[in-house]
Amino acid sequence: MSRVKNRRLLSSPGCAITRSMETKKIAVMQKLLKANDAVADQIRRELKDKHIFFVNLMSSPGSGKTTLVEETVKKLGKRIKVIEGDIQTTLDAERLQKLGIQAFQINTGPFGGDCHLEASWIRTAIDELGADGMDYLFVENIGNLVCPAEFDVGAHMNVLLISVTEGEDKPLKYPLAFQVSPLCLVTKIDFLPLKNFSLAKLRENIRKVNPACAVVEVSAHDGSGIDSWIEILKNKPGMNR
Ligand SMILES: Nc1nc2c(ncn2[C@@H]2O[C@H](COP(=O)(O)OP(=O)(O)O)[C@@H](O)[C@H]2O)c(=O)[nH]1
Ligand SMILES: [Mg+2]
Repeated sequence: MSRVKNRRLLSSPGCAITRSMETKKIAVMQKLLKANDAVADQIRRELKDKHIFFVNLMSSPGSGKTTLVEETVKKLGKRIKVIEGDIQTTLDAERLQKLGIQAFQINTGPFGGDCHLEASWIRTAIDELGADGMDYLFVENIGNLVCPAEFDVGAHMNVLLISVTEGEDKPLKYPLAFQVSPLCLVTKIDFLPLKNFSLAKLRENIRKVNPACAVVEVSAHDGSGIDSWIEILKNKPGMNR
């Protein structure tokens, strides 16, 4: 939010003092992002050395992230640990713990309600979870298509989920989330055919903002596309770059 405000202030003419204050704020932000990236790189290297594939799931609230992780555990087995990000509640971590896996919940609400996760928090969560008995680590990032895209959490692969009920225009409105993700899962395809939704249009809009983004259609409810998703996970793309 504040970064959007910064951009607006910077572009308004005749406001030199505000402009210099905002320039300083941006410089601080760049320093924070640089520090975040250094921790993220360290996490990525460390997990690679331990042969643990780390996936960062991003989407709007309700697109099906937790449900997808549940289905993934059922198909891939229990050598999966999950870091859950939400403003409030431990509901998602509890859902996953019921499947017999370790899940660590991060709540940002008590600390100002940040709408993204940062690498240093992931570092702490990994230390708490421990690396034993883990082949895969998932982060379910905080639900929105804006802030999580700006912060590298150290994942080997970012995955963007978009459900068919969100509309085809979202890649054009929130391009960064799609640009930092080599894989986009179109979720809830069991809802097709929806009267006002075109899968072809959504694919075209994803291609416009990120031509390299692979698109896989899935449904956690009827199982469509889940085998393709599991196959991608087994290949661990991005881990050896
Ligand atoms: N029809 C349908 N509903 C789904 C699917 N995946 C998730 N849902 C439902 O969407 C809602 C939100 O899912 P959830 O996994 O909690 O979303 P999250 O907020 O992204 O973690 C729940 O009611 C799920 O049952 C799907 O593939 N098809
Ligand atoms: Mg969830």
